[in-house]
Amino acid sequence: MSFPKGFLWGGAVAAHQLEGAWQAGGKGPSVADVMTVGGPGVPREITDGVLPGKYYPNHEAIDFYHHYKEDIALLAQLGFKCFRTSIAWTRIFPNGDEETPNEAGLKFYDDLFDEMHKYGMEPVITLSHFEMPYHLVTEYGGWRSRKLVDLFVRFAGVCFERYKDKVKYWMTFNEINNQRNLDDPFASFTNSGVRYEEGEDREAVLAQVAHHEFIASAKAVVLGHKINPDFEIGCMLAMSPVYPASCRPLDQIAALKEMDRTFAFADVQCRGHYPAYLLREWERKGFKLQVEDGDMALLEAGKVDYFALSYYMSFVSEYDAAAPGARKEVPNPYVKASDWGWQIDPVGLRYTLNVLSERYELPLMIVENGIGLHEQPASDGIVHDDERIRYFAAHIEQMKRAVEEDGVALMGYCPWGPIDLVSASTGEMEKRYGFIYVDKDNQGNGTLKRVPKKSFYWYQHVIKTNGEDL
Ligand code: BGP
Repeated sequence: MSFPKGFLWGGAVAAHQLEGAWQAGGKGPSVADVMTVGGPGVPREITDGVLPGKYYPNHEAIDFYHHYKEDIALLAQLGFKCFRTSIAWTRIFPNGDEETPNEAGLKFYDDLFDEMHKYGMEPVITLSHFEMPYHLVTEYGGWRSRKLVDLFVRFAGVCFERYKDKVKYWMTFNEINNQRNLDDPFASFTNSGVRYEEGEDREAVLAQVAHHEFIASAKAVVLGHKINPDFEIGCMLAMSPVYPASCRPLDQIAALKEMDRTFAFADVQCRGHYPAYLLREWERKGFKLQVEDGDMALLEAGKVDYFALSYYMSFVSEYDAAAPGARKEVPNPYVKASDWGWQIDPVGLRYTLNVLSERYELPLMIVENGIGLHEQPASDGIVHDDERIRYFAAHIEQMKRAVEEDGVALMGYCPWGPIDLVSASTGEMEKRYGFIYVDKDNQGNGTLKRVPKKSFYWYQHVIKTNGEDL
């Protein structure tokens, strides 16, 4: 016996990366709808609105909006006990600041959740997964504005009310700790609708943005519990351990400080207050956070019920004498990297689960993990993705040790992108994560036909044996 009975085996996606139908049923444009496709060495372009002559991969994605019955049936065949997806804010409030929600959008998710329940599949729902109305960017500057707090909480409240008998597991935001990479304007745009101005202090902007998101998340948690006390509402953060490059004490401090940057978000959402190290850093840098009366009490009241994490890779930090305190990443000689340079480290997953479990003493749920691969069906029409099988077997093995040997309370496991979908960072279709192949390429050509890969049958067996047989 390793995984508990009722362990939530499943998979995870995000609305904008698979639904397509970007204008169906009155949906408004989201931040994902103004991003073009990237490629090797070419970042996605963020355009000012939707421009003619450009290709926007999220507009159609894999057209899950029209294929969801077929897709849910396939996931049910895999044996999914749960399925993580997000609600596209722009289906419910097309511009984000309307007074009343859009019924056609609400109805779509009603139907989708009913379809999941038909197969005994528990919906696990993210409210904001790299997804917000583009109108909120042009009108308010995204999460720079405190106004977004109320708009988000209204959106959350409408969803909680409407789906209170259909959804038990919620997450407020996806990976808001991702935007801490200040050199990556893409991360802050997708997470928070922030466009930097020339010469502004990006870190100061993000501190304020994060505060607004923390308050919005806490308010949503409080409201959700009021609407249905049985709701389990979690944070969702990207967790990548940062190892010190050596046992040199200065390397240890460099790695510790780098980890703090990741933990800061979790500390606020799980412990209900700002950690001392972050407040001191902001003070030293002269940031003047705009805080309203009652904000700190709200953070305390809006602590999350569980910790959902994504885990893809680990990093290594080295002390940099030329720029002490700055991030200096070095490669890890003990692990290999994927084609996209993500360092593959199964043992790092066990390490991460242990650290989180000890630090927060909350149940954990892995809501993303996986490997992006270049793939094509072989002459028999099947993708023989042995590399993916090896990847998952190694990660599930470490997850099992965390549960069995280390006593980690783990609720479930949802690999990323069980069906091929649009990559968030590059917009490519051909960075494939799925157990199910979808016939579509980076330029949008293809039949959209779904075909199970070899890993489909492997994961099906893993679920059937509750992870015993890898
Ligand atoms: C996470 C995001 C997902 C997803 C995944 C894989 O950070 O939450 O939305 O896309 O990473 O990343 P990518 O699609 O860039 O390969």
